Amino acid sequence: MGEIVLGCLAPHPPHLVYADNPSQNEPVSEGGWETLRWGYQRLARKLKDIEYDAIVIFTPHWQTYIGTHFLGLPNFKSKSVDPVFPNLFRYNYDLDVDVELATAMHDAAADSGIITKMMENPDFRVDYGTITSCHLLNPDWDKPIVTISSNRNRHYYSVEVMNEQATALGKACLKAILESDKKVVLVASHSLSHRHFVEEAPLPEDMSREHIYNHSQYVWDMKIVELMRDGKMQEVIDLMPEFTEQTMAETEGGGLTWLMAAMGYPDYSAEIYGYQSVIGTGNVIAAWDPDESTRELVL
Ligand code: 2X7
Ligand code: FE2
Repeated sequence: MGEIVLGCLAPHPPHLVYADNPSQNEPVSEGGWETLRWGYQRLARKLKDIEYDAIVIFTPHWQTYIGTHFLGLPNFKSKSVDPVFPNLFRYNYDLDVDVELATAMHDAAADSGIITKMMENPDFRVDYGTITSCHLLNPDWDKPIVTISSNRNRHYYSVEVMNEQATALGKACLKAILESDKKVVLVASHSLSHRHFVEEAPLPEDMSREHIYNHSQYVWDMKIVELMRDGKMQEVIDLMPEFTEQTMAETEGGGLTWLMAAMGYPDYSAEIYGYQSVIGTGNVIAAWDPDESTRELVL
């Protein structure tokens, strides 16, 4: 029987990859955003000590308007460019997909009434949300991934509808995992509050220019982090419509709702690895470890 061995909230500002200067990314930086990057390094070290078969990632930057899509070929290789920050992120990727697990999730979601599709176009370009979170969690890229798209039902309908749809998807993915024999790491790739500055500093990594967009965004983010620490994830999901609307949060894509539904709304403390703003947005790195013997108080 398969299992979820860790759940992560892993924000994907491309700035973090830019700041790290990996060989795959073309632009070169002088660093920046260390609070988040060092937090990611700590979580990546934890992941190295966990036995798992695949990373399943839900990304808001693969936006689909009809149904939910899953990467469906064993390998994708190309250059991923952030359309808003091409100056920061032009990343040459070569990644492997666990097609068996992706298909099982696709089928379980379809059986539960969700419109689904496997992405089998070999020229499809993988989005920067997937690449950034996966790179920072596992820079060796030595595990296959499954990427799940974000259906934009928030835009067609409301945050409430998004919450219901993402919950159904999370439950379907859990069923597929349990019926597999795989140990899986689930990743919701997104920021929390998401108002951002519309002008970039002349030197993007100039940390004297970085701060949260406004105080109310910060207060909301801290409320969510506090509930995570207190193990009140059902309350976070219940607050989702208000939080998402008031802070323009990137939770709108459904990632955290999906993750929590799959993990059964943990009532234990999340591990917090860092909180920092990136071009004004609020970003927390958090993990939920179902194994009490390895669960840690990180920060
Ligand atoms: O996609 C993003 C993001 N979520 C946050 C900050 C900056 C850029 O891109
Ligand atoms: Fe984003």
